[in-house]
Amino acid sequence: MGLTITEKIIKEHLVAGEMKKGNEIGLRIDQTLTQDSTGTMAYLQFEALGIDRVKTKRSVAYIDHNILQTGPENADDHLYIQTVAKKHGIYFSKPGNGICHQVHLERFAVPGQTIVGSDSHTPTAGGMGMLAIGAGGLDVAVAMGGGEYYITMPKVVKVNLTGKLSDMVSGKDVILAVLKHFTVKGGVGKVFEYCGEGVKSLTVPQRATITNMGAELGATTSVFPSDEKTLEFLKAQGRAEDFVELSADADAVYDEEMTINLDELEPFAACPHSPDNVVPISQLNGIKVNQVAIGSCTNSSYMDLMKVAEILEGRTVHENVSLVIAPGSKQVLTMLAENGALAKMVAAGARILESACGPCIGMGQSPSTDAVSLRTFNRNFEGRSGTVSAQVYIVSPETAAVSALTGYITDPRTLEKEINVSLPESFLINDNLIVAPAENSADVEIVRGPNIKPFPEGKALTETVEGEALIKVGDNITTDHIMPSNAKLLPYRSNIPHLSDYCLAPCDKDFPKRAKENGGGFIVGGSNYGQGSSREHAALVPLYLGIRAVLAKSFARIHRANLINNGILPLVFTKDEDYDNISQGDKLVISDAINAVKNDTIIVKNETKGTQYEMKINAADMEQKMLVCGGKLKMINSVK
Ligand code: MIC
Ligand code: SF4
Repeated sequence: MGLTITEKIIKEHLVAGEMKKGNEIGLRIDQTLTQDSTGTMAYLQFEALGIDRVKTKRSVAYIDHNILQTGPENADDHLYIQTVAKKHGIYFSKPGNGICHQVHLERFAVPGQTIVGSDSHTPTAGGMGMLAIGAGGLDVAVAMGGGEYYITMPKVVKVNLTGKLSDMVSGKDVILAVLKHFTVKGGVGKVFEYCGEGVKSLTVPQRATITNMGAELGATTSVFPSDEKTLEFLKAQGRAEDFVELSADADAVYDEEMTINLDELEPFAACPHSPDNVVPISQLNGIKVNQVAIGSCTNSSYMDLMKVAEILEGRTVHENVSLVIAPGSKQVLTMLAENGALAKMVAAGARILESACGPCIGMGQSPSTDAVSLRTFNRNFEGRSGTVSAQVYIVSPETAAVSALTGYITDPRTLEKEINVSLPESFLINDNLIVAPAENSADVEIVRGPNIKPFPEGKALTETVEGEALIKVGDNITTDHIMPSNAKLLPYRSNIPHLSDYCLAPCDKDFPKRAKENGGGFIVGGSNYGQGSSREHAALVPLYLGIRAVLAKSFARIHRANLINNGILPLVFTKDEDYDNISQGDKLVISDAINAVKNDTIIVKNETKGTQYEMKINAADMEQKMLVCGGKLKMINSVK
């Protein structure tokens, strides 16, 4: 029986477990990446492992999220990351060099290799044929130390692309179509593998847009074949030697299939407030637009921004629209500056931002009250822009640019101009903002500013786990709800005590106070609890607040792993009525917890209601050990 691309890469990297669907498997990891907002924790955890130098083929630390310096905190964090990287064999990408996923695709991604990154959009490198997975900081720290990375052997979904994209329809519209079909929870436990004739017409940056936003499906990752288009891109990046061909066998067997006819695809938008709330642009025509933001790791490539420049050329942004553009990397920005495209954008009235995440993570450019904001980003969760009442639509760069000119949501196919942009023969290569690690670790002293506080440590599981249901929330709660991120909070990513006052505040601002007064307790959630970002803070902060278990209808993959890595029980209701039965304030008790975790039948007694619920945890062997020891670090250090 033939193999899928996913299975081929897994087979090459398998170090533990059997490649049977649903089994826990351990993979050898070739590369890692971190960014600054999750990086500080990942490196503190790496230091706690006591390993001198990373054991990966390539590890890179990027600075792209916390680039707003309104006090010393962010700059201090950067300095810590820069020095810890230099000491331990990690390349350091300075602020200004660009967004981690964009730069990694340009300079480091290698087809057929594995990478874990402490950011949920690490699958961007799947556009280059890598098995690229987003993870919590601790998992990345362990991978840097040469430890295997554990996942559940995924199901593989075949996304068969036929035909060819029409003008002004783009990679973004492909992934929005997939999201419309599968929804934000439809990808859990799956890898989306793209194939078919249509793949050949997509450039690597277009493929990367698609795999990037596969994160919004809740998928383990997404992957494209490595073919002549991959070689063309690698050649243009001066890295032809990194090319290997990779495709699925003709008789590969998939678990699910979906076909998208690119010929028939139309421009889409994800409407407020979820990336799967997708409708054709034609249904939104005429909605007035206040802000347009172009950039993010999803759509800030050279090709994307060249199209934007062509659309804007010789015209003026509508008087009621604020247009901001953040090129994805220094490479992109320099090329646009050199060929005059940047001048076209500026002349049209665009405000040019630094090459970084910026408004995508609420670092500036919050829209006005009730504003309609069109963004080429990947997430439009309520309040993520920094303005709770803003209506954020996720669209392609083409739709964004055309709408910026007209002042209302506009189908880009109505533009009376032909836009032709092709992949350059060579990209401009200048890696002078990437700092190489020191030859000799002993020469480097790590600088730790006062904002860097120790991370909370998990506690070994006790026989009885009890407490109050401190909060009850609904479905699709994101990590942005659990641990909000904005310009005010991001500087405290290495300061868990400070962040703890904001935990779940968008759902109930009194939750942190209640948790502290009660000395901890339980969180009750609906389905797909913890979707979105990989931020481990969404587990570390509850741990600090004394949360011992989260009871939910289902969990998002990365968040579940982060809870287990930190010794918090992710318990799943076996009956939805049980969720309905619990109220905030109920006293809950789990007896004989250690055996219950091992036997996978956890009885939670509700002493207030006089009822009980049977719950599951589905913990693999390794996960059970972590939960019993009080987390991954405790488990690793206990066997040293
Ligand atoms: C995001 O897009 O939500 C982030 C900010 O990049 C996060 C990482 C973080 O919370 O620091 C992610 O996607 O993992
Ligand atoms: Fe940065 Fe936004 Fe991409 Fe997250 S989704 S890595 S915040 S650009």
